[in-house]
Amino acid sequence: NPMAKDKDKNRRSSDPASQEMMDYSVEQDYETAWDRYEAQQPQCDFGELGLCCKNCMLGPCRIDPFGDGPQKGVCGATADTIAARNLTRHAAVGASAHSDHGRDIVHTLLMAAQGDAEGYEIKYEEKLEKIADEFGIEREDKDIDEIAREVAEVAMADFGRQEGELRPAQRAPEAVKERWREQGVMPGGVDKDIVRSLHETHIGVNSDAESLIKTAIRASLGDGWGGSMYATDFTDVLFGGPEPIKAEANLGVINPDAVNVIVHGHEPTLSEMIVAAAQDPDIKEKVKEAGAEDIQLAGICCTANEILMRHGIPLAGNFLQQELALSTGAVDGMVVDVQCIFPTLGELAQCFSTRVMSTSPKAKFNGVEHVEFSEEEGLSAAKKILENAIESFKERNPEEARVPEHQDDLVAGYTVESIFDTLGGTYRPLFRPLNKAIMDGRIRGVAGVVGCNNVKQAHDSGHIEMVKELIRHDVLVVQTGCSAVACGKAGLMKPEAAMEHAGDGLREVCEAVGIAPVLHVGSCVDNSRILLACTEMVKEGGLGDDIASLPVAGAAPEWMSEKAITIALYVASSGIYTLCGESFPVMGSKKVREYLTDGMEEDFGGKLAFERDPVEGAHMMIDHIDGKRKELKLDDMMNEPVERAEKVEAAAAHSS
Ligand code: NFS
Repeated sequence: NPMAKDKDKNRRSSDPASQEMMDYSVEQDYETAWDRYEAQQPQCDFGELGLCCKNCMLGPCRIDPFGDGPQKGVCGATADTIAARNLTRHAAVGASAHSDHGRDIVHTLLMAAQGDAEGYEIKYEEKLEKIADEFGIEREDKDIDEIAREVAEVAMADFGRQEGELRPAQRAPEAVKERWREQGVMPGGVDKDIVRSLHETHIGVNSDAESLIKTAIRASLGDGWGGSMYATDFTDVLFGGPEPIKAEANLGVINPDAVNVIVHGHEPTLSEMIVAAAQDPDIKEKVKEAGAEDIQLAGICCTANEILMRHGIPLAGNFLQQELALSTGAVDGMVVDVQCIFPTLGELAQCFSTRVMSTSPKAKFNGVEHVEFSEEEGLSAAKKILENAIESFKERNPEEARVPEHQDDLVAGYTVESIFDTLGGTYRPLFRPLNKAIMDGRIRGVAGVVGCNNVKQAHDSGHIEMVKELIRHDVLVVQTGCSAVACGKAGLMKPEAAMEHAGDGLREVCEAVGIAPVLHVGSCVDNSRILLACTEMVKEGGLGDDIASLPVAGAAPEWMSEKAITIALYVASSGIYTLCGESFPVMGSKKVREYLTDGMEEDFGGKLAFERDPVEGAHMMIDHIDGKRKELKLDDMMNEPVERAEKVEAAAAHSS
């Protein structure tokens, strides 16, 4: 069917490496997500609008968005109830994904402290001690393992907490916490708030849209300020706090002469052990015996970001490149764990000698070999995986391998701890240089641009165009997830990018400090780093006493996953204007739509906005940032922003 194979690669992706592999995939008849997307047309409008309900078997029901057909489900639920219930379920699933990952990290810390986790140790003692102090855990006369055990136990209890408030949420500025308490959304137990969300969406429980949304917000806050924050904190404790580090990104990092192993998924407990096992002399020896130059590790999705941040392991690509990476025929092993993994990988891998290996008891895939990974025997499992990859290298047909050359350099490894060491802040408080640059108008504000790829947009273009527009207007950008991978591949995360793309003020700051205008702060759970960076900016002073008063904004230009819904909800309810490139599936309910994009601001200081055009979206964020600057009386401090933007525009026009 020629219709099923849309060869308009520009419409599918803006990334040259992906375009090349897309052509090749079409030529070879390899199926990709883009083909499946086209085969799905037209997609269901009721689903997209959030107007179908299959929560009980009185249904499935759907509400007619035009008002001619039924306006109530069999139980009587209206469009508002149905859309809000659906949203709440999505948020609960997103929160559970991040938080179950967070729980595993806490568990690994506990096992490492007890000496039960092969290959794991505590690498960042200072951070652990800081958390112990924060949790009120006595440290005197205790060795580091004992402290780790107690900290892990306290954290574990936060997941199952039945009463009281979630511990890490206490880090938020007072004004924010007060608002959460007032609105009844201060998170408690991570698990409890998720279960509560699910309960409320059962037939005949909560039918009030606004109160359902608040339940969704509470579970989401328990992710951002709980599950995800624990994941970030203890990943740092176990594997080390990232420091700025150089690396490369895109499919060109696959080395035709090496044993190529791609880690894909999310949990650093696995990918870290793969990195460690690749250093093992036994493995090195086997690589040599197989006739390979070396072993080349690379990553896809967030686990890639984890090992990039800590070891400079290159990024093979983001979410929509997982099939394209396999299509090179030069990947010997692809090891996956959980989240964002296409169920088709096993099928596609059959075209090559590639071995795809699943590792998590939570995620098995058709046609994929399972090498169960456990923290007890982490290193052994990782070695087994690499040995399998070495075996398939021997079977690889070099003539059939097709690796695109595209790759670019980037710097990653920015965290709340490392970020302003770099900004010359050897003195405390660390965030003074940033706040100062914002106050004197060299930096207009800060934007977090994060999230997935979505086949509904040209892959990567939403991220790249939005980020370019932001930095051109002197907005410093911090990034996580697949969005970070997109901009890393596009060369926006190297210091030279400031010269080429940033407005004068931002460029001046970047050049003075030697940073790029776009900073990679990690995986999606590391969005918690952005929450804490905002908290530090508030603490530093001069920009108001509330996250909602900061000249900052968030965006997920190409989002697609339920995790992204959760993130958007916790970011907005922490007081940050949050722009989503795709709508939430709630647009069929006026009440839900209006609350999220308007009413929410009064209750939480932040709100959502939906706009697919990335440049338009960037300007909505810039307008918001300018509004906040005005409230802070910083608007006259901007060094003639309009004129400067025009100058840059003229320069850009001149150079093209
Ligand atoms: Ni985030 Fe990371 Fe990527 Fe989206 Fe998936 S990998 S956890 S969900 S697709 S950014």
